[in-house]
Amino acid sequence: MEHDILTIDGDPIMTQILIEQLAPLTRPRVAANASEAMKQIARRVPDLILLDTELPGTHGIDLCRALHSDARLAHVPIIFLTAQTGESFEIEGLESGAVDFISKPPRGAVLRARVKTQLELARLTRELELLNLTDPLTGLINRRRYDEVLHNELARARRSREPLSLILVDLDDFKLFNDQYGHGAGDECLCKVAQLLQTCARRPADAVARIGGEELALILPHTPAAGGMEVAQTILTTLEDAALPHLRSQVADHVTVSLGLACLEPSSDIDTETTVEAIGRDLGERAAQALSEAKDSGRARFVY
Ligand code: GH3
Ligand code: MG
Ligand code: MG
Ligand code: MG
Repeated sequence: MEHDILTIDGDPIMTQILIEQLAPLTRPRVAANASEAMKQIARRVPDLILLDTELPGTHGIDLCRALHSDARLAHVPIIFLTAQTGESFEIEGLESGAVDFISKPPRGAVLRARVKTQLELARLTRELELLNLTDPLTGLINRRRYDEVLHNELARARRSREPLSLILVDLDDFKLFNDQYGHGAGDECLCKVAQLLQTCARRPADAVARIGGEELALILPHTPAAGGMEVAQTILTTLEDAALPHLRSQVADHVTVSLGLACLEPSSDIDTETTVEAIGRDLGERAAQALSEAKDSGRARFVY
């Protein structure tokens, strides 16, 4: 895959040198100043930025600080190109968010080697982050990411006074499934159910998570109770249609789930004094209570 590198340098001769030296790696996008750089970044977030420390109109260190605090660029390595030397300058540069310095005039082989190192580090970081947030069995987001997403979405819902629905899902008689078919088949069944749930929550902001052994959850932002109930019903119907065999189920002849739905209705539930943590705790407890009622009243159903 072609690397997307953005150079930010006010000197057209230097820009030309960079283009030539980077040619074996990629053809970079170029910006001559901060505002051109912001336009390029708005078009697409680059994989790496090469930033001149002496830009016209802006000090490179200030621009680096601004870029580094931009959430879109949180994982984009910024390498300084500089003719300046000195300890305090290097410290300031690194503290402003740069990952490395390349001295001017650049030498092609060194430039490419340093760029490649940072691209590789950034790739590994992204990969690790993904692993850290993904459940390896089902590919769903894991408990850690679920907590983050729920927190962020609740904060947003409170800010913009929008509703949010939370659905907790627990497979019915799953211990008996394992007893009947074996743990390996149980794992496969969990994966299938996870896939099916993903087809039931299709809006871009929807999140489906594995929050425990055979406990899954759906976070549905911008969704009032009516929408949450629709998704819950869709899940029940989808599992019924899939008819994954479960001979030992005490509920049906196929795999079923019980669902607990709770909703945040901003008009009534949100008091600006209440913390996001407290709102989340309350919502989670209500959903767990609803799930427990769904289990107690016969399973294979949702309770709101
Ligand atoms: P019910 O929820 O209907 O009350 O009955 P259940 O048998 O599903 O009970 P519960 O939810 O308490 O039990 C969870 C069982 O799910 C225990 C364990 O055998 C099984 N389980 C949990 N995580 C996994 C997993 O990762 N793989 C497999 N194969 N089984 C799992
Ligand atoms: Mg369970
Ligand atoms: Mg269960
Ligand atoms: Mg049980």
